[in-house]
Amino acid sequence: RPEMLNCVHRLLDYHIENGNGNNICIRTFSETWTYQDVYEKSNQIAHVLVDDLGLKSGNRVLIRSANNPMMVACWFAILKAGGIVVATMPLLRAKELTTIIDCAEISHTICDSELSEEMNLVKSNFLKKKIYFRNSPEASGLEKLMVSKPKTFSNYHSKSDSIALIGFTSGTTGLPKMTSHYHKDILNICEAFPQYSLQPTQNDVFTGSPPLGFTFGLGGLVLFPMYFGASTFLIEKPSPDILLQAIQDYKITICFTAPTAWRIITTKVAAFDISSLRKCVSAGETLPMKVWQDWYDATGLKIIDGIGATEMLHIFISSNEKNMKPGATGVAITGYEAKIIDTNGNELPRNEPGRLAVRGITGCKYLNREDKQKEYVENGWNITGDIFRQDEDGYFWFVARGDDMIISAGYNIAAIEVESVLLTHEDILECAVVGLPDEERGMLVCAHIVLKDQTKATESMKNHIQHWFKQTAAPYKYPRVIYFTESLPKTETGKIQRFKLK
Ligand code: 3SK
Repeated sequence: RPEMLNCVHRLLDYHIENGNGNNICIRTFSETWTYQDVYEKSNQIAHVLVDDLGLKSGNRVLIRSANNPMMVACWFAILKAGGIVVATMPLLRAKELTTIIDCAEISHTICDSELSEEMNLVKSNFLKKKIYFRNSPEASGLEKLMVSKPKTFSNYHSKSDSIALIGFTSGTTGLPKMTSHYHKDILNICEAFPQYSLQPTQNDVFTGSPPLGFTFGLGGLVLFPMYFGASTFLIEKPSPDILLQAIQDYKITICFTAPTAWRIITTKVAAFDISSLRKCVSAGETLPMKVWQDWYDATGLKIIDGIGATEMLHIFISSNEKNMKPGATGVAITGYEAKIIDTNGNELPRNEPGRLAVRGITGCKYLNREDKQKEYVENGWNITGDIFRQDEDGYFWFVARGDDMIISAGYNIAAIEVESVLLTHEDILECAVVGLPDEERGMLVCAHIVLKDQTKATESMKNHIQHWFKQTAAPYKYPRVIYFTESLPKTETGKIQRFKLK
């Protein structure tokens, strides 16, 4: 890569320079934006950021939005203006947003008005400017400021190894960790998974369910389609029915979603014409063999499984038409190497389960967490925390999560984070949270709770805690299963023995 590189040039401006501005870039159920539209809007937003909101290069900007075209334009505008993007999951609550803002020292936020309620509750000394888009009643709403701005913008001259985005991962400790990725990393992933597994062309139409705040969604629904000059269909509130409707009505060719959704979609697919679909991608949690087989039997299409990590930016083990073993996650894709190691870092013989280690064109770069960086990267190899085995043909098979992450319906939920929210409830004395295997969601968040007053351990108390949790933290993290207990199993030193609860 050249020393100076702003990834927006290759992903967006390049298509204008090559005369493809009139090609469709983003569609939704109500809007169509060409590449020219995305280019002009992101240029105008970049002007607003610099001229009206005083953005300086290196400032960190939070985006809070559902998947929609304005979110994409804001994402590009921040990078055009030399800022760093911190895109968040739309369901986050004020407390979680405040933690992110303080931790990343965020100076500016751009928020979809429809998600303003929680944003308005955020109090942080770092935050200097907030701006809203879509039906903002204020005269300072983003669209109103954009109107008078030029439709061209001279992109900030970033270095290829300047930070472009920061992703948050709570990992095992519950303390948020900031993973950073450079401008060059963003282009690197566009030349890895899609090239290996999808071979996209300009004629492809991508869609899927993951939020753009999750790098799985960002890659699959924005970076990959735009790198190849294709188009993307964004869905604000995805469900299996809506995905199927979109595939049928908008002739989708490539779809990204989680195993839970593939399972449900399989049961409904007969009622839809999905003949346009050619590639189906699953990640976020391991794809059960039965889901793969049922989908294949129903459609003749082979789901491409993959494993990635926020630390690695996107998928690094996956498959393609020629290299696929149903049930296996796949092989290390072009640009990556992977191996299975023991606790001392020695490579294990084939078929022995051990720690998955990977290295390649992207890698973990935690900010301000040297301790965690040393744990994640051992001798240049990224240790993802997953237990896999590699078979005699080189395919990697998922065995278990090596940490206490609960993966439920594609969401990564740190048990310790759920515990720390529960412990703020006035009636809760102690608690321990574990993942419970579940047919539909992969895992369920299950809380074992000791109440201060045992006589309150009733069904209505369970309902009350669940309702309260959804008001306090992102609803997808709430404990779907609650057991009241008089005490928790502990070691002599007082550590909760979660394995006994599991
Ligand atoms: O497998 C995952 O969980 C993942 C995480 C980040 C980016 C991409 C993927 C697939």
